[in-house]
Amino acid sequence: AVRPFNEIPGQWKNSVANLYTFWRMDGLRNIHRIMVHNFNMYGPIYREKVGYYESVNIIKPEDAAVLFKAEGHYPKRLRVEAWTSYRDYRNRKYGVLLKDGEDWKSNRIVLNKEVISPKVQGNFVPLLDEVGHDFVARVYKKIERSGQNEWTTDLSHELFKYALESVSHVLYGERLGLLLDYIDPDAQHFIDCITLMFKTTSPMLYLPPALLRHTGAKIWKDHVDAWDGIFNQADRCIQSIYRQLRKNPDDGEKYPGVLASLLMLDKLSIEDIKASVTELMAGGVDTTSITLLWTLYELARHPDLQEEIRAEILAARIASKGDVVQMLKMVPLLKGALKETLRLHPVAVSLQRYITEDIVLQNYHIPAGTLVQLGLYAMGRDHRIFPHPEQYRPSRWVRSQSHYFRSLSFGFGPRQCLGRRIAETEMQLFLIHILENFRFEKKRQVEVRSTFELILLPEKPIMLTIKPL
Ligand code: HEM
Ligand code: 2DC
Repeated sequence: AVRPFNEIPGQWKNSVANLYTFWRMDGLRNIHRIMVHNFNMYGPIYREKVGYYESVNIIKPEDAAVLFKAEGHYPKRLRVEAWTSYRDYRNRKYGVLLKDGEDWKSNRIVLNKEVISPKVQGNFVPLLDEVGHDFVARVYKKIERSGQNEWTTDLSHELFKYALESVSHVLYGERLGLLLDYIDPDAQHFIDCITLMFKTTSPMLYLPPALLRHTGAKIWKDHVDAWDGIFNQADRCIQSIYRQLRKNPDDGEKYPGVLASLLMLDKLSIEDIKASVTELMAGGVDTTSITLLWTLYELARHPDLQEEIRAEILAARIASKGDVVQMLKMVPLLKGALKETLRLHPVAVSLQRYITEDIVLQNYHIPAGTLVQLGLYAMGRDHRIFPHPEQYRPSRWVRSQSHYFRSLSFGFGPRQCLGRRIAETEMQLFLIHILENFRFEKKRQVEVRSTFELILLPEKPIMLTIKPL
């Protein structure tokens, strides 16, 4: 017989005890490890209440399948109150990230066509390929300047610039010039604001932003400053394209970028376009750059694998005869490496949905309306789901085992990551260019763990040594 909701294990009945455990484990920065701990303690399903939200947590692919079948036509994830509060406070529209219901659906359908349909993929490739080239040139310069024929560095700042340059080229059809010697202070400020925005969001998952706002808390002020910086910079970029387009209407000769395409399509209001383009610009920096950093870290620790992937790339380069779109279809191991990076170092600790109908998970009855979270980080490190989970093995995505509800780093279904195609193409092209030119090494083999700052980040700088081939 199916067991009742109230019998699901977990500390949900005692939120004080739970808060205590949370505090003792320095929960804020450790959510991912607390989730692993909870699955070990309670098994594959548990209920919890932290701060003001309650959820049921699951880890198994079979359960993920049941969850996503019950997500309904307007899939809804956990609402990040800090983000909606800011928009309410400043009277700004929600973009696709924060909208729900019919409003979300109608915007998302228009955006899908311009941002993730296979039709536009080909438009992005030359834009992103160009940025990849420039990054390589910049690294050669840095190596030359070091005077040692190698460069040992924490690449994160360079990667942030690469990611912002890439997403901007796709969104605006124009280069910002972030890979030049002189760095525009506005662009650097934008990058810093995104990091600060994420960092100040996580405490507000547990303390209602409305309360912080009315008590004049520093965290809320910093959060507002961060979003102000993000919106100001995005507004400047958007305005400039908008004005250009009015002066010289597009001649249809070359692909003008996502923003101009949306403006010409004229299916969304300017305010809706601005809101979503700002989210795309802000969502396109830390996510891909950190994933690339983790990938280089793993490849530096696995030199033979690095060589194998390089060989695959060189072969694909020759076989594709200069057709980059074609080339991207010939690098399965490289794509496996990116999936493997996101398995061990996901950007999002969990995926969440409010279910729209009653379901049964692990033989417990779950009523419609419940918030169900799939622990992505915990799932990626569970030996029952991924044999030898501690090993970085891209080939597991190429051959063997079933991938049924195991490849979920970008989420699932109609509410999955809108930036997914941009992110994948950008990351694949980066690795292609960089591995064709350089070898990556790690001087000291130390394990780097993740820390939670809304997205998962390396807890300390990752130092890599880069050498020309
Ligand atoms: C949503 C992951 C890069 C923009 C999401 C979600 C995940 C995710 C897990 C939630 C999906 C769900 O609930 O099913 C990632 C990862 C990235 C990445 C792993 C890179 C490694 C990007 C980039 C952009 C972006 C580059 C922008 C260009 C968005 C937006 C949403 C979203 C706008 C909200 C979509 C909606 O609610 O309809 N992402 N993301 N992401 N992401 Fe990404
Ligand atoms: C954080 O408990 C942990 O892609 C919370 O590009 C649940 C939660 C809800 C929404 C998730 C968030 C987590 C992590 C960051 C995500 C976000 C949805 C979109 C966002 C996964 C798992 C992200 C990084 C977007 C951000 C775009 C924004 C900057 C405009």
